[in-house]
Amino acid sequence: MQFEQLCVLGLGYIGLPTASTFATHGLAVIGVDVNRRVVDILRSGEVHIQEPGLRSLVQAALGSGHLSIHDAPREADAFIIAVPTPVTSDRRADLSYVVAAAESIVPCLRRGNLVVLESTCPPRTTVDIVAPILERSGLKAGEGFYLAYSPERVLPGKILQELVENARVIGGVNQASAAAGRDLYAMFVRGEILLSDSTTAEMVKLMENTSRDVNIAIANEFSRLAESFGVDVWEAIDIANRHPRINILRPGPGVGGHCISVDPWFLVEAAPEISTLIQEARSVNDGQPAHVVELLSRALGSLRGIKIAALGLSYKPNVDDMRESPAIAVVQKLVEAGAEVSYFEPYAPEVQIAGATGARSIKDAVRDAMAAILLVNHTEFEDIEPASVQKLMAGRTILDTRGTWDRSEWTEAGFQFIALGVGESKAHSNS
Ligand code: SAJ
Repeated sequence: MQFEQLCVLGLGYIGLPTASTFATHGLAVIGVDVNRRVVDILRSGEVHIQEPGLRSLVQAALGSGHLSIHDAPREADAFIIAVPTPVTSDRRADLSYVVAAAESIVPCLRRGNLVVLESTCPPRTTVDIVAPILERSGLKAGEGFYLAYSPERVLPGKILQELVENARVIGGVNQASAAAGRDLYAMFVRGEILLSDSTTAEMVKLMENTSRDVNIAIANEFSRLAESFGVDVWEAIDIANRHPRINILRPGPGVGGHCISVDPWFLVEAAPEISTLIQEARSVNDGQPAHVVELLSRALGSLRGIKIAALGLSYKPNVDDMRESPAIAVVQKLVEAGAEVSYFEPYAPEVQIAGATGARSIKDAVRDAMAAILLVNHTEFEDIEPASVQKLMAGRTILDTRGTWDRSEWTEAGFQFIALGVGESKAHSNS
């Protein structure tokens, strides 16, 4: 199948790089977002998302005349839906954006068009929800128009590279739909393109992120076990991972981001009685922020009125994304415990947390603090010199939740060094 015009609905973390990449590969791309602010920012040549290389890619796409930005879809050969699927407070997938996007395509849909859903969705969404909406056009899915599900699987921070290089699964509602999807993505994807049915492709995406969540949960559980046995979990993981078939992930203050902490719920929602392991893993990971606060209270006693410096708020290193961030959950719990928290997030200096104070630098955050806690291992936090903060802090307690800092450097500078995943006796024997 040949494509000349593509309409991409949703210009967020996935839609914008995807639309821009297609445009720089010669397709005429109609980029659509219902958020007026996003449309205005993009039309002015700026981007609303921080991602390495994205700004220049978007500018190249706009400059080439192949990408235009709109607030509603227009006729095209193919449509890609890349809108968010948030999780509701009762942990169900909120498909309202997907539904609205599919409904907005109906008046534009013509015989022979292709529609691809990229948003992460519960199994069977393409066939049970999206197909019936699009069929209101009078055309039948798989016959009058092609319909496929193809999940994005790119890693924030490496989106542009992974978009092109990762293997891509395209699940059609029938074989012809999968083949049409392959023809579209083959325009820029250099990784393997695997064809399947739409429900399998939906399940693949959910399995990937759920499997990572469960693997992080076991790492977090190991870290709690190590603390109670007087073991250094980081050392133990390092040794275990020398085994040819073992790859234990890293413990930490919890799992954040819009994907790994959310997607497992889409499987649980679909079949709660047969997803108990997945639910247990979620609860282990969601319990980490409280555990981090507990580690600090064990060292300091009551946190009421104690000044604590929190370093990092984003959900993982070197990104500005705060969604579902466990670091924020830790700060909120410290505030609830009565602590005076001063936080510093270099990637989003403006971010506000009720009851806590935003600092403009590491020095500003640690000034007069009794304790400092490393929540995100941003590159610029890795090389903090203990001596440089020692002069500014009022107390001498450090909590490393990421296995980043060197215990001996901190203890030599006179600090009490607590590390998530390191039991008491091991901490003393190493100091
Ligand atoms: N984390 C740990 N320990 C680890 C690895 C991660 O605690 O060993 C935490 C991170 O700190 C972070 C969270 O998990 O809070 C998620 O980070 P991540 O880097 O594992 O993943 P994401 O959410 O940035 O991106 C994931 C990726 N999925 C997989 O690796 C299976 C990406 O490929 C997906 O495209 C993305 O979700 C998505 O959009 O679904």
